Amino acid sequence: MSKPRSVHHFTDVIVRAPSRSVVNGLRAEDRGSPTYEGVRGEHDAYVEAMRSAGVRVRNLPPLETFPDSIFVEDPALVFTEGAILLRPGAASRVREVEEIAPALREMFDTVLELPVGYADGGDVLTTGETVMIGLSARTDRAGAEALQLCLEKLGRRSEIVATPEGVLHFKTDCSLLDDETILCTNRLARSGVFERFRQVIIPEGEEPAANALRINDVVMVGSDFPRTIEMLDRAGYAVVPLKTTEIGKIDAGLSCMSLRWFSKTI
Ligand code: CIR
Repeated sequence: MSKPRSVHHFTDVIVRAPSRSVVNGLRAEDRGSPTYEGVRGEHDAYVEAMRSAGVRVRNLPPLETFPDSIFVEDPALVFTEGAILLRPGAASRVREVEEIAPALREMFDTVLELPVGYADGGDVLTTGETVMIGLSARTDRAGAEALQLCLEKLGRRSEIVATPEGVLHFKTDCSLLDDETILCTNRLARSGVFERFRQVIIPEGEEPAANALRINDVVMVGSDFPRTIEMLDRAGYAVVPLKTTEIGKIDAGLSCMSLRWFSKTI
C-alpha cells in the first residue's frame, strides 16, 4: 500500500456546481452580489485546473436551497483514513451536511459525525504532523474538542489554535505550500501559530491571496493578486492563477470549493 508522498499529494476531489442562488451567498460585508454566470465561470476554471493537476473530480449537482453549498470544504473533512461530517457554524449552512453525506458514504468506508458544537472545514488546516483547528465565529471550543476526538479515531493528531479577530475562517489567512512551508498573512504569522514552519508572508494589501491551494505540483492562487503570484513564482512554485473575483464577494477563496484527499486504492 502506498502512502501519501506529502500533504499536497492528492488523487481525488469532490466539488459541487454552483446554484443560481449563489448570488445570495453569505458575506460579512456587502461589496455587491456575485453574478451566477461569473461564479460558474470561476468554478468551471477551477475544476479544469484540478483535472490538469492530476486528480479525479467528482462534481456534485447544484443545490438551490443552499446558496453557499458550492463551498464543500465547510460541511465535511476528508482524509485517506475516512471522512468526518461537521456541524457548520452558520445557520443557513447546517443542512448542507446531510446533502453531502451520501456521496461521502459512497466513497469512504469510515464516515464519522461531529456529535456536538460547531466546526467549519474552512477552519481546519491539515499539515504533515497535526490537524490545526482554528477557533472562529464558525468553530467553537465544543466543536473543536469533539473534532479532536473524531480525528483521534482516524489516527490523526490535532491542536486547537486561534483565528485572528474578524477573519472568517482560519484558512482564510493561510495555506500550505509544501510540507514545511506556510503561505500566510502577516496578522496570522504574528500570532505565532506557525513558528515551526517556514513562513511566506502575503504582501500587504493582498491578504485574500492567503487562501491559495497546493495540489500536487501546482499552487493555485487568485489572479487578482499579482504581487503574491510574482513572489511565489520567484520562489520556484508552479503558480496557476485562477479568477476568484466573484466568489470573493461572498468571502470565499480557492480551498473552499473542494474536498481533497489521497486515496490508497489508486
Ligand atoms: C460563508 O460565509 O460560509 C461563505 N459565503 C463562504 C465560505 C468560504 N469557505 C471557506 O473559506 N472554507
